[in-house]
Amino acid sequence: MKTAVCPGSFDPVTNGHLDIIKRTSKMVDKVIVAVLYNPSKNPLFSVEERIELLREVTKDIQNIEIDCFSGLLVDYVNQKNIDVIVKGLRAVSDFEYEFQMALMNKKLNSEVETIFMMTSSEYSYLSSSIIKETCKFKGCIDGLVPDPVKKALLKKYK
Ligand code: COD
Repeated sequence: MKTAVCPGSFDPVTNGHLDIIKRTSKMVDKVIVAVLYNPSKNPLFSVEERIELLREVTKDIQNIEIDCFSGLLVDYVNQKNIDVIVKGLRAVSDFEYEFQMALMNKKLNSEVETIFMMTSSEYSYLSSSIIKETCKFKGCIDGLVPDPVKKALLKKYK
């Protein structure tokens, strides 16, 4: 049984994230979406809110678990017997950061593999930050995030 993890901040989940999660779920037996709990950051959504939104928007995926972790990703990977870390790549700027992180994770745990999935072209410019900024200034985010996320964002920026 192969288990993959899609780790991230998901503050909040966008259609770009969802695309990577759905495609991963088709390649492995089980996919765990793991939300980083990082008390030093100041997220818009609490970990509980992010988990709830992820649960809602992935409810049609059968082989999925939504969870959270703190500390090192490789420790979480060991603890949950995860075979592979799946990351999304949007641009060259992502590559540099993700390459560094994949090598560090490999150094910390030589068993773990990271695979990179190319973004779908329609979501290549999407990030949680760009969505939050657009929504904050009343820009249109239709088609860029799932409906429950749009609702939650509009409530935050009311
Ligand atoms: N299309 C495709 N992929 C996308 C898109 C999109 N539009 N948007 C985001 N993604 C991908 C990102 O590239 C990333 O792979 C993933 O989705 C999550 O993205 P974010 O922005 O929600 O989350 P990040 O990048 O802030 O998450 C970083 C981690 C939490 C994975 C990382 O910081 C981590 O593992 N932290 C734990 C500490 C650790 O172990 N550090 C490494 C060793 S020092």
